[in-house]
Amino acid sequence: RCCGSSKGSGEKERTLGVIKPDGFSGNYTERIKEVIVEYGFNINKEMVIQLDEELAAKFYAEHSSKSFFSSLIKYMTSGPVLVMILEKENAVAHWRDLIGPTDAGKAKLTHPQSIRAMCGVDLEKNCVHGSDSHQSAEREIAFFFKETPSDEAVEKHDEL
Ligand code: IDP
Repeated sequence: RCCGSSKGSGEKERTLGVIKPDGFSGNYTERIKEVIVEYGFNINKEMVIQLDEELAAKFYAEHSSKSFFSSLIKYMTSGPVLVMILEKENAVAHWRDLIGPTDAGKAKLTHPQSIRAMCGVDLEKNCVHGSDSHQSAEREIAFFFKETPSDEAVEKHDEL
């Protein structure tokens, strides 16, 4: 590894986990949180939020040209979601493993232990979200949560 830093064993990573409207309204939240804790994640911050079309479209901007986009936005705005910052070593990859493949219908066959197999329905209504890389995780966390240290830095700067 580069630079002799302390990277490696014990170093925490963050990812964004979202319990989507079907999971939240289907009362899967407690079960999913049990799994999260069981697998050693720390839930750093959490927030229940009702997305409007604008926020949902921004969050899924990379899919804006896809045929399923409008349906996806309708789904994501159909009820409240629970957004969480999940932290552990290798959090991004571990959370993606735990939620399973995008298509919840297929997940039931190929990854029966996954969260999407447990509470998802199909390729769209798949119950949970997980960031797909370290970079998207940090971007998505910043999208939903104000990061206190930089806020403080800005306020301090303003006071001077
Ligand atoms: P991911 O959530 O597993 O990373 P992405 O390809 O980033 O999958 O897609 C984002 C979300 O869009 C999926 O979780 C799912 O809800 C929805 N989605 C993806 N592909 C399709 C599709 O082909 N039809 C309908 N919905 C889809």
